[in-house]
This record gives sequence, C-alpha cells and structure tokens, in this order.
Amino acid sequence: MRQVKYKHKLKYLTAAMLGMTLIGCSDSSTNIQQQSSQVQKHPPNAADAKEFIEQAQIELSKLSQPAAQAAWAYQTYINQDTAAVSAYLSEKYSSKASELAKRAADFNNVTVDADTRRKLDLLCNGLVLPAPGDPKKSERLAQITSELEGIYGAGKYCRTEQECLRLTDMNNIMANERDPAVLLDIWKGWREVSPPMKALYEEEVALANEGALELGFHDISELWRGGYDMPADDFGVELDRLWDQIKPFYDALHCHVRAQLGEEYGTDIVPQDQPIPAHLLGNMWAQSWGNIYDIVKPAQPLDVIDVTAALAENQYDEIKMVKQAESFFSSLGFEPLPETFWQRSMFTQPADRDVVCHASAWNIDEQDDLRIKMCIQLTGEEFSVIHHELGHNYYQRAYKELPMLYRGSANDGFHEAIGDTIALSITPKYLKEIGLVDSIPDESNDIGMLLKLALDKIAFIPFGLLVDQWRWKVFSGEVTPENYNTAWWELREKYQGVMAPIERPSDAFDPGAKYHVPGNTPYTRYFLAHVLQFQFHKQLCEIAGNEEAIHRCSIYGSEKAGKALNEMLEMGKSQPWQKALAFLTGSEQMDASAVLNYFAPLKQWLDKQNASRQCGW
Ligand code: X8Z
Ligand code: ZN
Repeated sequence: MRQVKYKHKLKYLTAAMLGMTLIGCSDSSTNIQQQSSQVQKHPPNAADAKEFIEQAQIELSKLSQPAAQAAWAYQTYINQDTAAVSAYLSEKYSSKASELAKRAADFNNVTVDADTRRKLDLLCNGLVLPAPGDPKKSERLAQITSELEGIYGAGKYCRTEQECLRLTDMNNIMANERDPAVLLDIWKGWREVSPPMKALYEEEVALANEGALELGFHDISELWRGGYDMPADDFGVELDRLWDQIKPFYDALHCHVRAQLGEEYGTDIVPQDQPIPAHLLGNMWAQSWGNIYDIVKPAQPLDVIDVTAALAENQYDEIKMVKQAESFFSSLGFEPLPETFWQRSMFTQPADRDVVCHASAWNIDEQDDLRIKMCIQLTGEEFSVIHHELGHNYYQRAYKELPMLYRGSANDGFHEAIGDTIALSITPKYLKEIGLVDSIPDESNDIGMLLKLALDKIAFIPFGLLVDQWRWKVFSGEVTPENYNTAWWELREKYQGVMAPIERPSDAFDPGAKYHVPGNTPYTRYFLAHVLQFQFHKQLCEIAGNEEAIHRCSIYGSEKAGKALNEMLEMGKSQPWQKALAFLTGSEQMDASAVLNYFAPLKQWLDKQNASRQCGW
C-alpha cells in the first residue's frame, strides 16, 4: 500500500509490508476467477498480465492516499467520526487489494517475465488482514480494526476517581519507579484496557482468515510467514537458527539481571530459579530493560553517559531532538526533510484529545508528504526512537520513484533496522562532536556502555520473536480463544524467562495490552531488525573507514557510508531481500554473529559474574 505509514490498518497492503513470495495466489480463488474470466476474451497471456499490473497499481494508488489521510486524522484525533471515516476508506482500499490479489491468480500458469511475476506475487502476498469477498464481512473487519486501534489509543488507568493515567505517564512510572507495589499496580492497571478487545480480536481473526482462505492461503499465518522470499515453513526454521545463535548470550544476561533484581527486591519477590516477574524490568512489556541499568550495573564506578541528563542540560526540547536526528542523516548525504514534515508531524501529545501515541512514520502520498507521529518524551530512549522513525521516512523517500508495488523495504525487518542502525552510531564520540557531552569516557568504561545497550537490544530479541509465535498459533487455530492468555504467558516464559507477577484473571487478554496486537502490526520484523542492524552497522563502519572497536564506531559524517546505505534503500523491494542484503554487506544470509561480536567483551564479563550462579528458569 502505499504507504501509509508503517504500521496499521492500511498497511493491509502497504508497500512496506508487501513481501515477495515464491508462490502465486492459489487457484482456489475460483469465484473470482470466474468473475474475471467473464470479461476475458481469450486465455490470459503475458501482455494481459503486464496490463493488469499497471491497472492494479493505478487503482490501489488512487485509494491509498485518502485512506492514509483518514488514518492519520483518526490516530491524531480519536473520535467516532474519524473512526468511521477511517474504517470506511480503509475498507475501500483493502477490499480492492483483496480483489486484485484474487485476480492475480488468473496469471498463475501464464509465462511472464521475472519483473511481472514478482509484482503478481507481491500483489497476492502483500495483505496483512485480507478482506473477505462478502462486503458485509469486509466492512465489519474494517470497523473492528479501527475500533481496536481506538481502544488502545484512548486507553487509561484510573488509580482513583480523580486520577486517570495515560500510557505515556505509566511508561514513565515503569521506567523510573522502584517500589514494587507501585510497579505492580501500574502493570495491572494498564492491562485493564485489553479485556474488552478480546471478543473483537477473535472476530477479526475469523474474518481475516476467511479472506486468506479466499486467496488460497490456509490462514493468515501462512500469509504473514510467506512474505520473505522463501517458503513460509522455511522462514520459521530460519528464525530458529537465528534465535539459537543468540540464546546463550540472552541466558547470560537474564542470569545476571535476575540475580541483581534479587538483591534489589529480595528473593521472595524475585525467586532465583524462576522466570523474572514482568513488572520489574523497567518497561511496561518487559521488552527492553535499559531503564534498570542502575540496578544491574557493575559494582565498580564507571563513567557511562546518561543521554537523558545530557539532553536536559543542553535544553533540548522535542523539536530540537528531531532536528538533531535529521542532521545525522544530513551528515550522511541525505537531503533535509521537507518543510511539510515539520508542519504536519505530531511531535507531542495533545492535552485535549485522545491520540495513538505509539510512534510511527508515514508517507501519506508516497512522494514527499513524510511525517512522524510521536508523543516524544525528553529521554535518551526516545532520542533513539526518533532516529528509528526517521529511518522509515528516509527509506520511504528513497524508494518513492519505484513502481508502486516495489515501494517498500527488502523485507519488513529492513524497514525497522535502518533508523536503529543510525542510532547505533550515537556513541560518546558523536555526542561530544555535537556538544551534548564534554568528554569521551575511556575504554575502561566500555563494559558499562555495552551492558546498558544490551539491556535494550539483547533483552528485546526473544520478545521480538514471541509476539508472532503467539499470533501465528492464534491464526492457525492451534491456540483457541479460551487459551489466548495462557498461551501468551507460556511463550513469555519459554522465550524470555519472564512471568506474570500475579495470577491473571480469567478475562485477561494481555497480548492486547501491546500496541501491535490491536494495531495488527506484524512483529517478527523487529526480531529481524535486531539482527540486521548489527550487520548493517558493521558494514557501514567498514565503509566509513572505522578503526576503533565496533561499539565505539560512529558513521556520523561519512557520505561514503550514506551513499552505500541509500543505494540499498533505493532498491525498495524490487529484488528478493537476500539480494539487497548482499548488495550492502556481501552476504545473502541474516547472521547474528554481528550482534554477538559487537557485545563480545560483555559476554565475557557476564560469564564471570554468573560463574557461581544457578542460571536458567
Ligand atoms: O513499534 C516500534 C516502533 C515503531 S515501528 C516505535 N518498535 C517496537 C515496539 O515499540 O514494540 C520499535 C522496537 C519494537
Ligand atoms: Zn518502526
């Protein structure tokens, strides 16, 4: 889809999400084949296929911009009317996308050139929640999708009748509070938002599964896993391979963190042979743990830069943070962001209305109408998120000249990895260069810096994997609604070694308390991004001529590195992702050894700390 932003309903066929697949839509879409063959005067040939693709791109382009505008209006001003208009236009878009995907199957047995075949495949495989052919069902699906987004966006927890907290407030408490009772209250409170989502979610899955079946897929899980230029089942094996590479490192980090939390809170609250209670890790979803660095840091005093403090000392406000991030991209040779970006983006949370605060990047017209939508907090963590979002915008701009079906990232992990790759270059040297700090801590302090980053990056990886492991089971019917919540916590324990701090009530729907579930944004992309960004960083540092340790490398100011990066971005999804990866890095394989090498000194340190500890859960 055009673009649209990077995540959300329209994303149904956002180019960003179109994954190339090696299979065509299956022939089981017979009703539509009949429809289209009625207008066909001869058996379809290669010229028909080309013409079909041209027309499909035009039709989708026409529908995507109004749908994106309505989605923007809704997410930045949640009310009944914006919900209705957004659902209406989103449905127009997604029913057209489903119809075209079905018609693409007419060309399954036609010999066409490779470019046309790729576009046909992208058309077939590019939907996130495919609309069923029955208009009533398709409308209902669009309504539910919109409603779920609204419930999440408007969600609040009222501690007392007078005091209602928004998610941004609660996130700040989860990051900074150290009283376990308060943390537990907030953790529980936010999860009261999601039980009303459960029945809607169930209905949504059933409807989208119907849409997937009409396209010839077994269910939406097959569709989601099929977007990676390899058979859907092979993709799961690929994920296992990457996770197996990382797991020993994660286990070591988990072991150290649990031990330190045991010291901080007592082993009654943090039993040393069990998963870690989810409310103590500095984050609402226990997905990244950098906020508890002070609890787990090395005993010896280390000089580790506190970016939050540095931003405050230098009077950075939200706009200055975004300008600073833009200037990093400019230093690599990227054109500045357009004036409209500054006029139309949402940088702060409005006081007078509900909005979807979860950060996102948009290209409303697939050309230059780039925007971000964030409720920026003045923290180092958010400074990184701004780079993350701008990475999406620069990617969107780089592929805007390609045919519509190629406007998107090589695979969805690439889109998520670009801004993060740049943020890996926010090193002490860079911070000194831009005047945020006065001096660069020497190498004897590096363990602290590596630990702080690992708490965000390595801790995230199993979470990045499990969200879709849960969804794929839900989509395939392996997990049924009675078991939604139990299955969620089984995966949290299995992959993360994190457990619910209290018994969950029978109506709980804890997956719904994470944006991407009601927001229907596939999540494996973030797992992939956490691998890819280290591969990209390593390569770009080499191109930039870096001679320091990889964790001290900043590509700031290297136009050579910027050019290499931009050339890959400009490929969009015109080629299988393996080609795009090889184009930049020389290798066609995603490979976690770049992450492991980056953090290698930390692994040694962790192993020493853990030497006499009983690890595991
Ligand atoms: O959703 C995001 C971005 C927008 S694409 C802010 N992320 C995931 C999350 O917040 O759960 C970035 C990392 C993981
Ligand atoms: Zn993102």
